[in-house]
Amino acid sequence: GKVRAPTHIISTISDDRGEEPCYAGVPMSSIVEQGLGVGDVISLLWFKRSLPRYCTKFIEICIMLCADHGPCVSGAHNSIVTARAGKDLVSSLVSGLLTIGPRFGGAIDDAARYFKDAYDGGLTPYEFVESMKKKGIRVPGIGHRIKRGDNRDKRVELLQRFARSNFPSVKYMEYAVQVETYTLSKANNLVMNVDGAIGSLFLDLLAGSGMFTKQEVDEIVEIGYLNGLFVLARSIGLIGHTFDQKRLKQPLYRHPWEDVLYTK
Ligand code: Q5B
Repeated sequence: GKVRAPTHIISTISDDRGEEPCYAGVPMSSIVEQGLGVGDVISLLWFKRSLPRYCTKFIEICIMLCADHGPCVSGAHNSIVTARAGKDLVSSLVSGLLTIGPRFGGAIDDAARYFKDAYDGGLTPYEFVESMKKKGIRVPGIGHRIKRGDNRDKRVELLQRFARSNFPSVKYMEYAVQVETYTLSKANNLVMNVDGAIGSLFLDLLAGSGMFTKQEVDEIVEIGYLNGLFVLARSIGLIGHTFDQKRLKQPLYRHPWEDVLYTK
């Protein structure tokens, strides 16, 4: 019989061998002719399936809302400093991306994991928050440097409004809202942030769309796909900040002495 040399790579998401590239079996021409968007492309390349329009629209809203949040946040600051040091686009971009993590923008997966475990495990918001406190873990998706109970994050409101009118179920989001109500009763800075909104709502998308089995939902949450949304979105802003600094011909950045506490 035929003997096939073992391959070094297995790939299941795209194929470039034919007349045109295919994403999860869907030819590029069909993507363009059907007028599909970046949410559909993400569905095909990340989730290996076409998702309903409300899901792809939600993904696109996440990308748009997280594209930038001004020059002062960790990622933009790093990209700006790097661009001003005369480095190239890719270096400036990755220097900003490397700040994304558990405190900044990269709390979406953990928010989804903890909200899912708590809701599925039947914990009340009080039991959940207090159990996290006992373990010394900050609730991912809760808390913000500048947003407050009386100055909510508009992005969270926009995501919630879209989901309430388009998702079949928003049970995880409503649970996260109850968690926020409890954390806000403890301190005014403990609002639901954009990571918490996306994490809880993506659980609703996965569980309520009928497009994923329970095992697939568990695998997506365990592997951690969702920080990818922030990474992808914020790359748009970080590239913008890099171009901005270069356009403005900004000199090498040096932090002022007056803003450093020199102490022994
Ligand atoms: N406390 C975000 O902290 C921040 C608590 C908490 C229980 C919590 C903090 C946090 C979880 C991670 C998370 C995503 C570090 C944030 C984002 C994108 C962004 C960014 C932008 C954009 C802020 C004061 C007191 C302390 C703390 C307690 C704080 N958070 N307790 N659970 N989650 N959240 N990250 O202001 O008793 O005084 O010791 O880690 O979800 O990154 O725009 O900036 O688009 O770019 O530094 O929106 O909340 O507050 O550290 O001074 O804490 O609150 O234990 O209590 P802060 P701290 P105590 S969205």
